[in-house]
Amino acid sequence: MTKKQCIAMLLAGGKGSRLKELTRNVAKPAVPFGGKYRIIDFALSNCKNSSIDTVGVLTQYKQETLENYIENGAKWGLNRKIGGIAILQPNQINNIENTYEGTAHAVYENLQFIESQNPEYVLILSGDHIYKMDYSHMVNEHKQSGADATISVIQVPWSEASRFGIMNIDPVTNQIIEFEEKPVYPKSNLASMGIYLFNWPILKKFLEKEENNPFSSKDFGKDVIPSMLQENCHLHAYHFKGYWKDVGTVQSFWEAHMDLLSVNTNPILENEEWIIYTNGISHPPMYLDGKASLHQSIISEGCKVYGEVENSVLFYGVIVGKGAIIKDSVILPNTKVGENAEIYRSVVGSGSFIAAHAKVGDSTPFSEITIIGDNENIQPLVYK
Ligand code: ADQ
Ligand code: ADP
Repeated sequence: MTKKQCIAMLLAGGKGSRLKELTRNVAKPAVPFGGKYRIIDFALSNCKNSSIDTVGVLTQYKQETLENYIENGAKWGLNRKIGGIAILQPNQINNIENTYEGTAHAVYENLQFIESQNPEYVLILSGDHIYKMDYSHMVNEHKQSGADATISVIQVPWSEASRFGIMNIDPVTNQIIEFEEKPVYPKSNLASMGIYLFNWPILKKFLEKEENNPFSSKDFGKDVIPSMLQENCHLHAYHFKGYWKDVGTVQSFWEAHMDLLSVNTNPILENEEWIIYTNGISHPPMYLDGKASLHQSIISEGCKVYGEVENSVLFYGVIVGKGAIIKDSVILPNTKVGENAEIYRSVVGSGSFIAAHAKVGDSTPFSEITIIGDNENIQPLVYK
């Protein structure tokens, strides 16, 4: 059988409970992002743009929302006879509860799929990251280093280091010396991006090892990487230079949208050199009323704005009534905001209705972001 250089396995099955109401109806990777995209568009488009033509999408939670969205992968150029996109669901026969145990187990369950592709390298990706990355650079560096596996890394603010896999590396060779998954007291701020490139025989060996260990949680960050280090495998750190954000929490999802509005941020939505593909329907052009006022905002197709929008992202089909104020907020598709309603520092789910005069969110700087779930109906508070 012909050997494939590299295939990707995209982990898209997490429940996304930290995105709260936003994942009540859809899988986390299917959550809308950036006015017209969905989170998974970034990883799928990166594959297409990096010439990775075989992608296994590992689903679990609300898998039908991903299946309906991805269809045959044509929108991302992945509807190919050889390779293409394969949506992989937990195997009901081997796994009574029909759920994967951990990320490594999810990949283990699809050993047959990987073997059928006969790859040299397997790239493991997450379905909850916003970034543009040419994976072929990582593959080249991996080959040059002669490593067993390469992890893509980036420096994160110290205050956030506890929510990532954190490592220490040899500054000259970039070999990983120490790795701790989500340490309470991080020793460095060099974080794993959860993007791993493995030599396939090594990955297979370690997946089988975790599978045979009854105490393992069968997770890449918690089990596979520490176990490889313990066995003196050569793990290489690939430094990613560019914008990257894990949008798995409400705060980071909101921040990533605010980043889109900042001139200093890497232009993640600039499309010229690295197109982000999506699967969406066409909408009429947006309409701005004569009394509308807009500052530093992204307004998408199909929006009608009669009120005031500042430092916010409006997804397609949002209607903002007369006298309404939207500030520092992210308004997901097809939401209607009534006259004189006010929304501050909030993420408002798709298809919601914010009634006239209702007030959502806390305008105090640094206050917690308010979240309204999909299809909610928010009425003004009635004081008696
Ligand atoms: P987390 O993001 O917390 O940390 P995890 O919860 O394992 O890792 O999720 C990784 C991805 O896998 C997510 O896209 C999730 O939706 C998906 N997923 C989770 N369980 C799954 C399952 N059973 N089947 C299929 N998909 C599943 C990881 C690493 C850290 C690293 C961060 C970077 O463990 O070391 O720093 O990613 O974001
Ligand atoms: P979050 O951490 O916000 O809940 P993730 O997507 O990162 O979101 O998933 C976290 C954990 O939840 C993972 O370890 C995953 O295995 C588990 N999980 C995902 N889907 C389900 C599910 N349907 N049932 C039970 N646990 C799940």
